[in-house]
Amino acid sequence: MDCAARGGGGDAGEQQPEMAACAGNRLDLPVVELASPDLGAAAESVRKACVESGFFYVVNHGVEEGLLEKVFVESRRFFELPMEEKMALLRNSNHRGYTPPYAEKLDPSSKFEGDLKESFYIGPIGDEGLHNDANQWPSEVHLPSWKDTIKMYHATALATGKRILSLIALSLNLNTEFFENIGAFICPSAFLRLLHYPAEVDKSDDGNYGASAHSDYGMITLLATDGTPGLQICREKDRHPQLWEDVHHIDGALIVNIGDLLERSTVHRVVAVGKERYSVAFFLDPNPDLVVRCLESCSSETCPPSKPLSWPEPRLLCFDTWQSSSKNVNLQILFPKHAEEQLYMFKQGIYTSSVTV
Ligand SMILES: O=C(O)CCC(=O)C(=O)O
Repeated sequence: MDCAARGGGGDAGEQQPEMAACAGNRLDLPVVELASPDLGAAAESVRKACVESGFFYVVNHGVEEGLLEKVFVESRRFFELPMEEKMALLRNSNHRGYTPPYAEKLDPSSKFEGDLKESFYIGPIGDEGLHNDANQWPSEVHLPSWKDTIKMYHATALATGKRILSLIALSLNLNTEFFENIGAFICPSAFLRLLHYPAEVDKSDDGNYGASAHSDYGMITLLATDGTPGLQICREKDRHPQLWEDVHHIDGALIVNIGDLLERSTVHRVVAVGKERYSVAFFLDPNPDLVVRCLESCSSETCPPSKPLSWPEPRLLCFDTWQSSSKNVNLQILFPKHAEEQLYMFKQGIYTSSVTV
C-alpha cells in the first residue's frame, strides 16, 4: 500500500481470488433525510445503517446540485491536463496534490503494481496570507475557477459532515452537539480527494481495481460520484467467499460511510467497469491533537475497551505532519474489545475525545 493513501489504512483483509470473481449484488442502503425535522427518526435510520453496513445515503444534505456539477467539471479539467502539468503538482509532504495512476495501492495484498485511479488531495484550507495553506493549487491561468469552486465545496462538505456526525451522536443517545462540545472540530482533518478512473486498461491490468479493497480510517467519508457504477462494499470481510455488493447511484444523494474511528468500518473497493469514472470523496476526521477513547456508554464490564493502540499507525504517513506540527500530541485510541458475536462493531465502538493542547 502506498503509505500515504488517504482514506485507506483500514484492514482490507487478504485479497482472495474469489473476491475478483464474485459479481456485485445490488444492495439497498437507507436514505437519510438530512433536513428532516424528525431528528429522532433520522438518527434511528443512521444507527441502523451504521450497525448493518456502515454505509448509507443522505439527501437534502445542503450541497447544491449546481456546486457539485461545477466540482465535477473542474475535476475533469484538472485530470485532462497534460501529465507533466499534473506531475508538477505531485503530492507534497503534507499530502496535498496529485497522485498518478499506480501510485497508490489501497490493498497491500493486491498483486498489481498499484490501483488504476489518479487523484488529487486538498487538505484543510489555511490562510494564504499567513502562508499556512499547505495545499497545492493548479495555475489560475489554466483553471481560473478551480480553486474557488473546490474551496466552496470543501467548506460545504465540512458543514454537511458535521451535521451527519451530529446525527451519529444522537444515534448513540448523545447530545447532537457532542462532537463539537468535546472540541473534535476545532481544527478538523478534512481532506477532499478528487478521483478519476480510466475507461480502458491494458491487458496486464486485467482484474486490477480502480481502487482496491480498503476501509477508511477516520470518522466519516462523504462520497459523490458521476453516476458511473463501480463502488462495491463487503459487509463481512472475514467471510469466505466474500460477498461484494454494488452501491448504486441515487441522483442527488451523497453516499456516506463511517471509518475505523467509529469502529464499524466497511471494506470497499472500486471495480473497473470499462467506462471512465469520476468521484469526489470528502474525509472528515477530528482535529489531530486529541485523546480518543471508547465512550463509556459503548463499553461495559463484560465488553471493556481493549488495550490502547497508538494511532495513527506508522504506515499512515499522512499523519506525520500532524505529529511534527503539534507539540503535545497525545493520541490514543482505545479500541473496544471485539466480542466474537460483535461483527458490527458500531454497536460498541464510538469514541470520545479531549483536546490535549
Ligand atoms: O471512488 C469511489 O467511489 C470510492 C473512493 C474511495 O473509496 C476512497 O477514495 O477511499
